[in-house]
Amino acid sequence: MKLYEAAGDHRRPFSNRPYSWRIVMALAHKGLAAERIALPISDKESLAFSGQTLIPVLVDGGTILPDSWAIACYLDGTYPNTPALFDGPVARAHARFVHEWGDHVQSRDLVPMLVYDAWRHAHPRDSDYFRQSREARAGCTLEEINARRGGVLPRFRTHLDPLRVSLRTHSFLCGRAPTYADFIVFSHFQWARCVSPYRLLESDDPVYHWRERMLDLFDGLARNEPGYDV
Ligand SMILES: N[C@@H](CCC(=O)N[C@@H](CS)C(=O)NCC(=O)O)C(=O)O
Repeated sequence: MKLYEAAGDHRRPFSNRPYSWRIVMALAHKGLAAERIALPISDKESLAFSGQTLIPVLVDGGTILPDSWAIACYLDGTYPNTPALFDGPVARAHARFVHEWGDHVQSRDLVPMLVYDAWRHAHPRDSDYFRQSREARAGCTLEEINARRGGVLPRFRTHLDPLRVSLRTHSFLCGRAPTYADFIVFSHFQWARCVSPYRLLESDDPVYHWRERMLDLFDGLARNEPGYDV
């Protein structure tokens, strides 16, 4: 298998975007190996084979799959004798909710806090594209977005309350052991860790301790990516 991901700068080969990182964790969970291929996100020509423009893309023999959710479902369907990402259709539906929560709540707070730092860690070829596309989306400069991040942090932490309360009774979102819903939520934190020294969590927060447990999984797979340990 091959997994196409976004490239980072000279300090890190991959930018560890959330949608890619959850698939890296999913593959490790299932014990499946994939060659990780880093592409600048502005290099749309190299992704043309997939018929769309976004990472991640998984290639498994003749199957070409963009979209992290489709990839996760494909992996469970195609490799049923490996540890499951979804323990049945109910768990899959719940994980889909978590996927949407990640996009609509977690990511909405994280992007304004991290986008400037992410630009500083962009692949050199992506620098202009990243700035222009994100500034056009926000309607202001990356520096202006960054200057307001202190105002976003309290809201981000409050929005983590459902996670915080769940983690008081379970070690992982999925119970005693992590599965795909954990990988989804963690993938946003892993992107943050890889691009930004901004401290998102205090060390007395149950979410902080869960993040530590996630960093330790699979022999420290996530912790071994270059990042900021804050
Ligand atoms: N729904 C897609 C979203 C994928 C996505 O938005 N990827 C972003 C990076 S995390 C991307 O490729 N951006 C390229 C660009 O901005 O041109 C998924 O779950 O995989």
